[in-house]
Amino acid sequence: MTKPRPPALCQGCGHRDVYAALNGALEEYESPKVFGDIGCYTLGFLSPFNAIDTVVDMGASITMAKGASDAGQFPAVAIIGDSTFTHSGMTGLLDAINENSNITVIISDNLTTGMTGGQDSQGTGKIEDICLGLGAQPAHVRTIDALPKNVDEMKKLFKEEIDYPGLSVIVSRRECIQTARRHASQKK
Ligand SMILES: Cc1ncc(C[n+]2csc(CCOP(=O)(O)OP(=O)(O)O)c2C)c(N)n1
Ligand code: SF4
Repeated sequence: MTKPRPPALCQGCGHRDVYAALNGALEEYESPKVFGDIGCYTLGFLSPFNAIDTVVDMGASITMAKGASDAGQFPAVAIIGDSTFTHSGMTGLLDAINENSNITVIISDNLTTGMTGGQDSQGTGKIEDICLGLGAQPAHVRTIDALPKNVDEMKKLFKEEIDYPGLSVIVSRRECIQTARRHASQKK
């Protein structure tokens, strides 16, 4: 019989690199809080990352980060996937943009809806434009490829935007490896 083990992000998943960088970036702050959301990246709550403080429901990462920031929490970081962002993250982001809340929103964009089997994601190719359209400042909508070789650069980017006293969005992007495999085999 195989030994039961807790669920984990796939090896090679870009969410892993995001959490490695985020944990590194947050080391220097006394009491950081990371507000999570619903998707494969929720597994960042578990070992080895232990990177998330809250998980409630779809879209709650941004609204909770905003509320915590309003109450004095710093740093307040929201982590959300591309599909959940377009399901119910956009409304919270608009509120945070309108008030220039001091939060950092990471959209971990794997170009699919990984957790439910790899359906198309409504925001693919539009995430940054959506954020800009909602009114985010162009200088604080940043994009990076979520690759192991970029972990140090991601860490630097996270720190820069956490230290910016206002609303920032970081889009970390890499296709889900399960979806990428399926796409590759469909091409054959
Ligand atoms: C209200 C509601 N609708 C649908 C779901 C099913 N669901 C679970 S995770 C998820 C989206 C995950 O996609 P994304 O945020 O892009 O993260 P990924 O799994 O791709 O990392 C959905 C629709 C849900 N949990 N709650
Ligand atoms: S299915 Fe995709 S998004 Fe989910 S853990 Fe695996 S590689 Fe990551």
